[in-house]
Amino acid sequence: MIVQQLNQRFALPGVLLFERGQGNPPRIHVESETCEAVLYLHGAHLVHWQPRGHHPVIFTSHRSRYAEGHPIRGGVPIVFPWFAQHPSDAAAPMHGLVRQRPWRVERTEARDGVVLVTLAIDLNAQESTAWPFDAALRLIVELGEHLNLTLHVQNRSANAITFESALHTYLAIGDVQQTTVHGLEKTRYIDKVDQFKEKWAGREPATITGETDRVYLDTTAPCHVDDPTLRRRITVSKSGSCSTVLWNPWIEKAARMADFGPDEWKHMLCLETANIGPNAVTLPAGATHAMGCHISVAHMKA
Ligand code: TA6
Repeated sequence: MIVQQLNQRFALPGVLLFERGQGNPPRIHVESETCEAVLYLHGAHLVHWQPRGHHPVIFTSHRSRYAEGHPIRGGVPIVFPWFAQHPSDAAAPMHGLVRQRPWRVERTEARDGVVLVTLAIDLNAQESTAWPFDAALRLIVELGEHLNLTLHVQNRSANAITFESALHTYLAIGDVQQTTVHGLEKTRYIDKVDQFKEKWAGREPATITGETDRVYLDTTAPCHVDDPTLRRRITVSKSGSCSTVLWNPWIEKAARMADFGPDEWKHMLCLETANIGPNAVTLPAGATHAMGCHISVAHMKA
């Protein structure tokens, strides 16, 4: 559906408008009394959310691509039905089948200072040998002084399906070297930069002192990201998620990423709401699973 048709059906005058984004794919632009935001239909990819009175909370690389066949670098990639590499098909795209495809708009609504957008995509068994099942996905994005993202997965296959998923959130950070992450203490994690060894997180909050790529297992607690450079605390709460990913590429890996600026690693931290590996979801035929994350930001005292 082209931008003009999208605006005729779904625009909310003065609040939500469809426009041509970078590289030309259609995107939603929200300007309300509580926030501003940008959401691409390509991958149902939120790339910007800035509550009024705050610095942007979502990081997106200045070098990101916005074209078919390429994932957007930053924002909140939607990862489904596998996380990172496909377990057996090296040709299958990283992070699954839906972050590089166009989603359709199902609904837009504004009420009580919150703009709600529902995007949808269907997966059909015959479309992919990597994951030959029928499923319907809905992403509900609620944009206001807080941010809610909820991924609903409905199993439309005749049998149970098993999947991994993630809301792969890139948070905008003043200086990741000064950042502290509370909420993952005393949990188990897989350390992907140390031969995928399973480790035990200590009593201290997590800090970032090098390339960091950890899948924390059986974690459901809210996490607080303290960013003294921007003098703020970002809180990420979640539901329907048992894994939490903490990722920063640091200097060398960032330098190898064509869609990532050389110094951008300092200004981002991925804190991802997920179900991965032993926390993968098995969903009976016809059932629906919901995974949500709720992001809020508060000024820190100097
Ligand atoms: O979530 C962390 C991670 O799995 C890292 O290993 C890194 O690959 C990151 O995702 C980004 O993946 P992408 O495919 O977007 O480059």
